[in-house]
Amino acid sequence: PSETGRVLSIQSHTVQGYVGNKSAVFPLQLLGYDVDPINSVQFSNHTGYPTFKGQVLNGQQLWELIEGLEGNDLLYYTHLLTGYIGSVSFLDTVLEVVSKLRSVNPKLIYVCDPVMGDEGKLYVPQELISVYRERVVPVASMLTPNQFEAELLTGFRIQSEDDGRKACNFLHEAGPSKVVITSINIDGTLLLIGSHEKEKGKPPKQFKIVIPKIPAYFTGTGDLMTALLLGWSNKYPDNLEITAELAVSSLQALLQRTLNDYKSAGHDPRSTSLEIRLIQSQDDIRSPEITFKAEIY
Ligand code: ATP
Ligand code: PLP
Ligand code: PXL
Repeated sequence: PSETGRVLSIQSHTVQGYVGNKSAVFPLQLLGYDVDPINSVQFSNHTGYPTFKGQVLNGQQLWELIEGLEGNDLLYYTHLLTGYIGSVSFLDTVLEVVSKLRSVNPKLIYVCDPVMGDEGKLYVPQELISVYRERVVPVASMLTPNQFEAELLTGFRIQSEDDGRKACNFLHEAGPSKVVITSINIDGTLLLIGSHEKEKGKPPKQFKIVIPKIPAYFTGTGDLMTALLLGWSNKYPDNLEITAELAVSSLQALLQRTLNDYKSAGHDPRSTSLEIRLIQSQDDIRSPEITFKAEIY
C-alpha cells in the first residue's frame, strides 16, 4: 500500500454522535489522509432521535466556501467525498464543485454515496432521484448505493445476486468505474456486491462478500463504509476486492464492539438505533484483520 491524499468531504455534522462527517473524517485521518470537512448541516444529533435542532447550509453558502479556498489557491484535492444531501439546489452546487475541483486536478476521484433512502423508504425529496441519475452518476468515480438506491438509479428491482451484478453493469455504463452495492438483503443475510470496470467497455471484475445480519439497527454505518472504501481503494487502486475486504472487516469489528458495549450496559440492542463506537475502534480501522473474504465471480 502506498500514497495518501487530500479529501474534501461534504457531509452532515452532528454535535453528538457519529453520522456524516463525524463518522467519515476520523477514520480517513487514521488512514493517513488530510481531510477538509465542509458541514452541509450542523445538527444537535442525527434525525433518528425524537427531536433535533440546527442549521442547514445552502448551495450559495457552499459555493462561498469554495470561492474562499480558490482565492488562496487551496483547491487541490485528490478526492471529493459526498453523502447525504437534502436538496436539489445543494446537489446542483456539488456538481459545480466537482467541475471546479477537476479543473484544478483532472485526476480528482469523486466518491459518491447517493443517499436517498433505505428499505423502500425515500428520505430525500423525490426530485433528487433524477439529478443523481442523470447528472451525478455520470461524473462519479466510485458509487456506493445500498440496494434501494441502486434500484432507484437503475430503474430495476434487485432481489438476487444476479440482479445486483446487472445493476453494477448498468451503472458502469452510466459512468463510475467502481461500484459497490453496500448491502442486498436476501433472506436476512446481507450481500455486498463489488464491481470494477478496469477498462471502459470491458466486462467488470465482480465479487461478493457475505455478511451475516446483526439483529440491531445502527446509524452512520453507511457513511463510515463509504469513507473506508475511499480510504482503502486509494491504497489498492487496482484491487477492489481487497478494498472491500478491509472495509467490511473494520466495520464488522466496530459493529460487534458497539453491540457488546450496549449489551454490557444492559440495553436491548433491538430497541433503539445504536451510536457506533468509532473512537474505541481505532485499531480496527488502522489495521483491520481480514475476517471477511471476497468471493470472485
Ligand atoms: P447509504 O444509505 O449511506 O448508502 P447503506 O444503507 O448502505 O448506506 P447501511 O445499511 O448502514 O448503509 O450499511 C452499510 C454497511 O454497514 C453494510 O455494508 C453492512 O456491512 C453494515 N451493516 C449495517 N447494518 C448492519 C447489521 N445490522 N448487520 C451487519 N452489518 C450491518
Ligand atoms: N434516516 C434519515 C432521515 C437520514 O437522513 C439518513 C441519512 O442518510 C438515514 C436515516 C440513514 O443513513 P445510513 O443508511 O447511511 O445509516
Ligand atoms: O447517516 C446518515 C445521516 C446523515 N446526516 C444526518 C442524519 C443521518 C442519519 O440519521 O441524521 C443529519
